[in-house]
Amino acid sequence: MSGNGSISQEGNGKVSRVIRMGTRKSQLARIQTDSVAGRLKELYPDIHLEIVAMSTIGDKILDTALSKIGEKSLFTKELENALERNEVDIVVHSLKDLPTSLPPGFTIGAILQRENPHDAVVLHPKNAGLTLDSLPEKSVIGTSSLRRAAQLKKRFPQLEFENIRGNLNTRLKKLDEKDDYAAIILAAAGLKRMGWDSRISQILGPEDCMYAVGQGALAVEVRAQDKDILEMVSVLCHPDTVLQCISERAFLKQLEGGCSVPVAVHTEVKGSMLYLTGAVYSLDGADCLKDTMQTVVEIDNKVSESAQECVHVGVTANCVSSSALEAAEKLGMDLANALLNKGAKDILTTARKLNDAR
Ligand code: DPM
Repeated sequence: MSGNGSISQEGNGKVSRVIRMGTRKSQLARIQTDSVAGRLKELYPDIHLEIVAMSTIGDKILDTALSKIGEKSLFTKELENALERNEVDIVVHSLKDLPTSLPPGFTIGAILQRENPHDAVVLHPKNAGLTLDSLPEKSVIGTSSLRRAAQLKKRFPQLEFENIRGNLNTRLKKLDEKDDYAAIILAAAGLKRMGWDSRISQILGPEDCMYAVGQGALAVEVRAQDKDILEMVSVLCHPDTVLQCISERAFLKQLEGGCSVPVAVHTEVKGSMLYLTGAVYSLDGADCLKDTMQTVVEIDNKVSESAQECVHVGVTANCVSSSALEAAEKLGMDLANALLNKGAKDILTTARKLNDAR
C-alpha cells in the first residue's frame, strides 16, 4: 500500500503499517474475517489491523438462486475492487466462493486448515430425531445448490427439493418460523463457525452427498504484487488443505465448471498420498460420472524459492514443495480429463442449459 494513510507513527517512534481487512457484512463473513484477524494478531502482535465491512451483489440479491445469477464472482467483486484501489490489503473468503481463475492482479495467499467439509442436515424443530431416511414421503428439503439437489434426489427419491436463499441467519429463520421446509442442507463448516453445531442433526458422508470444491476452507485473497502482505499471510497456510484444495480446484477448472454446476469432490491425504474423488451429475442426479485417482505428494521436499512457479489455480503457496503442488494440480486435471473422456462435457452442458431455462 502506498501513501501516508497506511502508515502510523507509534509512541515509541517505530513506524508500522496499518493493515486493512475487507469483509462482507454477513455475520458468517464477519466471524471468518475476525478469526483470521485473531490468528494474524497472535503471530504478529505488533500489527495494526482494521476491518472494513461492505455489502456485495450476492448479499443484495437474496431471492434468486445462486445458480441463476450469471455473475461468477458474486460475493467477491466489490471486495476485489477495494483491494485493487488499495482500500483494503487482505480479504477473507470461503474458498468455495472463489472462482478457479482469479482476475489478474489477485492471488490466494493462504488457505487455512479446513473445517469439516461435509454438508449437514438442519431439521425443522417439529422433525427432531428424524433423518433424511426417516422423514415422511414428499417432505420438502430446502437447498438451492444444484450439487446437493442432484445427489440427494438420486439417493432420497421420496423427498422433494426446493430453492432457499439468503444468508445463514435468513435461512434458519425461514426454516424455523414457517412450515415450508421439513429440513434444509447447509455446509457443516458455516454452521460450526456460527456456533450452531447443535442444529446439525446429520452429517452427510460421501455416499450421500459429496462436498463442493474448496468447501470448509478459508482463503485469504491479496494483491499478487504485494510481497510484504503475501509473506505475512503465507504462515497461515495448512499444507494438507492446500494440496487437497489445489487438486479440487484444478478438477473444477479443467471441467470448466463454476459455482453453478453439479460438480462434487472428496479428497484425503494419507501419509504421502493424495486421493481425489470427483463427480459430475445431471440436475436430477440420474446421470453421474464419478472416479477416484491418487498421487504421491512429497510435502517436505525443497520449498520453491521463486514466487512465479508456486502459483497454482490462483493459489500462491510456499508452504509445500513445488513438486507436491504440481502433483496435486495434475491429479485434478487428470481426473477431470478421465471424466471428460467418458462424456462429462455433455452432462454439464445439458445441466447448464436446463438450469438456465428454469
Ligand atoms: C457455493 C454454493 C453455496 C455457497 C454451491 C454449493 C451453497 C448455495 C446454497 C459455491 N457457495 O455448495 O453447491 O445452498 O444455496 C456458501 C456457504 C459457505 C460458503 C454456505 C453453505 C460456508 C461454508 C464454507 C454458499 N459459501 O454452503 O451452507 O466455508 O465452505
